[in-house]
Amino acid sequence: MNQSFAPLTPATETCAVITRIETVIIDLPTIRPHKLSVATMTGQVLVLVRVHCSDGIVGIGEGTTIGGLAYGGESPESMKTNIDTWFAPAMVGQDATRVQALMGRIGSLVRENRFAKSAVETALLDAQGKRLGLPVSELLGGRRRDRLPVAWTLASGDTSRDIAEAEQMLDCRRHRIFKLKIGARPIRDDIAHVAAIRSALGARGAVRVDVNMAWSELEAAWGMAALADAGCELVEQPVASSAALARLVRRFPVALMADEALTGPESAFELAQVQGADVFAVKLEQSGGAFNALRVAAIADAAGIGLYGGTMLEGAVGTVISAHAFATFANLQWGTELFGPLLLTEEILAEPLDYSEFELSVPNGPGLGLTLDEDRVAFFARDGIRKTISLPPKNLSAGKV
Ligand code: MUC
Ligand code: MG
Repeated sequence: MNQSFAPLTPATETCAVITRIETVIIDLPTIRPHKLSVATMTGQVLVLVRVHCSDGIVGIGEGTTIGGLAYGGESPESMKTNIDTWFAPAMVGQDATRVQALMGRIGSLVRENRFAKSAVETALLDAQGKRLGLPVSELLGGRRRDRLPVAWTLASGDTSRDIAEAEQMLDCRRHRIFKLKIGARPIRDDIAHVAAIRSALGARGAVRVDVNMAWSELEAAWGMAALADAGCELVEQPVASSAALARLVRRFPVALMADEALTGPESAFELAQVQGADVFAVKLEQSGGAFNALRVAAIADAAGIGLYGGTMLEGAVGTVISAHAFATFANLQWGTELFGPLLLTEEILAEPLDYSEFELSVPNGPGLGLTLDEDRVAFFARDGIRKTISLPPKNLSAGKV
């Protein structure tokens, strides 16, 4: 019998069995439009997952995407439906203390759905950390650092506004690494935009770009040379294919980072085999959860590829599970971009995260170390109070809806 696919039976000796899975969609506005080559975001949609256990512990997880379905095959709505319909029956009644074994069971029953798996795994890890009185970073192998450098993305779509925003971030000592979203405009305009920001910031801030796969290989060759001249230190995923990344890497004096090409350990291994990038942007959701993200990092380390802690613009819960994982990485040469909660106008934690002195503190409490502000979660829930009180009445007589 293949033990790895054997269904887990509820453990009689433990008193922590999963009793219920709850999911809720939260809609939160962004502080300004966030313009990527694939979408312009004016809000973020979070799926919060609660795993209720028989010992009274509730673990919290989160799933997000970027621009709905603009970035990949999962949407917040598909995550909610799939967790409610397919994950929950496979989880209820199972031992909540065997996180990796349970994720293996889910993996044998559910193909793909990496983002939804990450959300569920986060909730299981939060619950187990709370149960053992340990931060999740300790369950992931042990924390090596308590604070993480955090980059900020300039993506207003306007050069002067981006410069003003960068100045503000430098003044309040929150960020000094800036990632510019490019690829939506003609390439020469993008280069001029990057060069203007680079020269306005001088030595006070680092400038990197993310093209989100918008360029052809020829455009990328031209663009990377021009970006290197403009003083940009890193170019993220200029083209879609891994083969094209491998042809571009180390031809120009600027680091090349893979993002969308990394969809978990297998793609990381394939890219590492051809030394197809200088840096991996490790994202928990894209990897299929924290354990897979650690596997991606191990592959990068073994191949001599640098590491960067990426984001899917998660809210606080998704940001903090990423922080716990990145805190355990042996190498984190390029820092992180765990700024997601700062892009949102609304706080849904009882105690906000500590962003100070260009870094984020990894919470210390058991599990994720977070407490949700339940009133605010209820208010921003898609079918919650906010919707009920903000909808204007239907004007049926005028034929308007
Ligand atoms: C991406 O493609 O890296 C990360 C920062 C940001 O602004 O967008 C994300 C997604
Ligand atoms: Mg990216």
